[in-house]
Amino acid sequence: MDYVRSDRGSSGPRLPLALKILIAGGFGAGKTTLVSALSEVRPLQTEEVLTSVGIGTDDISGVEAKTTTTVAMDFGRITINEDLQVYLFGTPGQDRFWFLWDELAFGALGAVVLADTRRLADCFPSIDYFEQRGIPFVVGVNCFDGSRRFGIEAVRQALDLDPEVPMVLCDARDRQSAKLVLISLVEHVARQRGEPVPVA
Ligand SMILES: Nc1nc2c(ncn2[C@@H]2O[C@H](COP(=O)(O)OP(=O)(O)OP(=O)(O)O)[C@@H](O)[C@H]2O)c(=O)[nH]1
Ligand SMILES: [Mg+2]
Repeated sequence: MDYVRSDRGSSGPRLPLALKILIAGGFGAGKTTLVSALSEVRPLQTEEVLTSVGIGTDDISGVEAKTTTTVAMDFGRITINEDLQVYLFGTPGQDRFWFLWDELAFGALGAVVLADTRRLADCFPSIDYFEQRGIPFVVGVNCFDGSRRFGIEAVRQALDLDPEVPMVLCDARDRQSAKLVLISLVEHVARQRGEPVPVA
């Protein structure tokens, strides 16, 4: 597995290994919400207010209640045990921040692509990005209240996903639900690498 940092060989204080996972997806799909639900520390957020200046650039149809947007990244942390931490990086959702993606994706173990069925096409660029770079990913279908529920197979077809890419229904606000999405990613990465699938 790729680790952000390891100093197991050094004689200094033992630092935990850190896995980096990206939380991606379209504008307003719930990335910041998911990082906040999972992080054990107060998440670093880079939210800015959506104003009328963005009309014509920011398409908020379907997410009219949204008042802020991520302009750089979200960051959160989960400690698995004293030797292992997971760093979560939420991507910005809007096209004008694409220039940040390569930096954010560097060294990532894999990614969660959050999909909002009200605006499914918004997650296509994220899926293309990870497919083109061979970065393993899973799709989390964020079940917003009031959004029409589609069968998981219908969403899979619409996304034209490879059959082995896991898809999980989730509620980005719920820690337990969000954890299951991360677990499916770790299992998927292990399967792809032919490593033993960790027991959840
Ligand atoms: N009902 C419901 N609301 C949600 C859910 N996930 C997120 N929200 C709300 O949807 C809004 C958008 O969520 P964000 O987490 O900011 O979305 P984002 O993907 O980070 O958005 P950008 O960074 O602007 O692309 C917020 O008001 C959340 O409270 C969900 O699962 N259910
Ligand atoms: Mg955000």
